[in-house]
Amino acid sequence: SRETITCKAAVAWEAKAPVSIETIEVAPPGPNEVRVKVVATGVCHTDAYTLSGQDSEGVFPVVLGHEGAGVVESIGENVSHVAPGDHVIMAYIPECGHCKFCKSTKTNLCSTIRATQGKGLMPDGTVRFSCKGKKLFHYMGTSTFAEYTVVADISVVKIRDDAPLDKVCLLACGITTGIGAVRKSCKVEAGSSVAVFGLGGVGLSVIQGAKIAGASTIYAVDVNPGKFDIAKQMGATHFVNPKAHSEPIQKVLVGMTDGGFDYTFECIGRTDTMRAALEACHKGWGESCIIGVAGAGQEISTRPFQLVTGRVWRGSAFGGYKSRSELPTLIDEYLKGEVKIDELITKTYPLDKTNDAFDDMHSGKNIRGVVLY
Ligand code: NAD
Ligand code: DAO
Ligand code: ZN
Repeated sequence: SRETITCKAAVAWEAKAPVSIETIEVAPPGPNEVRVKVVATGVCHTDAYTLSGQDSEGVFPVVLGHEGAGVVESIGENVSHVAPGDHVIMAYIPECGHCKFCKSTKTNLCSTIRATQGKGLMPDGTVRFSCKGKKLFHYMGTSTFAEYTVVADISVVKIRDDAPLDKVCLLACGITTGIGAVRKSCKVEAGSSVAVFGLGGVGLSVIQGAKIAGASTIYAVDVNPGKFDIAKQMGATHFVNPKAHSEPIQKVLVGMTDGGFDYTFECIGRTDTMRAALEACHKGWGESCIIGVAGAGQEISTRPFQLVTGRVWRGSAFGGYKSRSELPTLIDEYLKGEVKIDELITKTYPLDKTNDAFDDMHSGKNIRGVVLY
């Protein structure tokens, strides 16, 4: 419709404070925009990172949330690839299809709306949310912590109607990231040895990706041994707690594996474990992929001889998946039982318990919490 919608949202008025459940107004979608009734959204560390005030791009007040799925409520002018009633996932990396990134087969980093998205604005430089007479910023081009959101048309992925939205919302971030890093960014071959540092939603999805790829050994590394059971369920074969060793973890791992791994994945966001992951790679061919997002301004280091002698350092964003053209296949795989999502959902929450979902994530209780609207 062309009406403003009044609905509930979890509003972040300022950094370093809990979100606040408010009644907000959501304006109708402008040209090339889509208004979506959000059905479910995961709660991820990136939301908490922005809420903590450390995110240099963070702006307030804002509607956070970027792991959402829902149903198209209305469309603005010039929108052709979705219609009201379509089921969609909101993607923080859009796919315009014609920028130089979209045209390249080497990357998924569509940059058409990057500048405004990073400032918390719609592509035309304005916002669609307001609350108590104040404008609210958008977040990551998605803002899924609201019953209704407005996003750019290039940020909505049309998905099949029989995909359960309360599950596939998690393909908007962590699960796709982990599986894609294995398949698309590193192209892990059958028979490879793999180590995964950090067993949250991302690391566990690297494990399932590695298993699907036919890796022969999958080492799961975490300082919280409480994660080893689920890591085993996802396909890990060996379990290492760095706290149980006095030597640097890379030295321990290289010793356990006759020289290190074919592939390692950093899924924590710490520069010391990024170094350890690189140095746990096998001489001559080992490749390490940085997935974790380190704090603003931090830098990585290793001895350059590590690279001279054949180790490779790379990174992956959203698993290298091009959102609109490639996510639907992952949904097909989930519905065929080939990709696991349900196992990674620890708990669900109503909208007014969004802060509990943040608390349970911080305490390490949740692999993923999902808020249902
Ligand atoms: P999470 O907090 O759920 O998992 C992190 C795990 O690391 C925890 O199990 C924790 O116990 C473990 N850990 C912490 N310190 C450790 C250490 N020193 N050694 C070993 N293990 C340690 O996080 P998540 O949701 O799985 O996300 C992981 C990272 O990936 C975050 O930095 C997140 O921002 C990032 N991320 C990146 C992308 C991308 O596209 N590149 C997408 C999503 C998330
Ligand atoms: O194109 O410059 C760009 C930014 C792309 C965003 C990549 C984000 C990857 C990590 C996000 C953290 C998880 C939500
Ligand atoms: Zn593009």
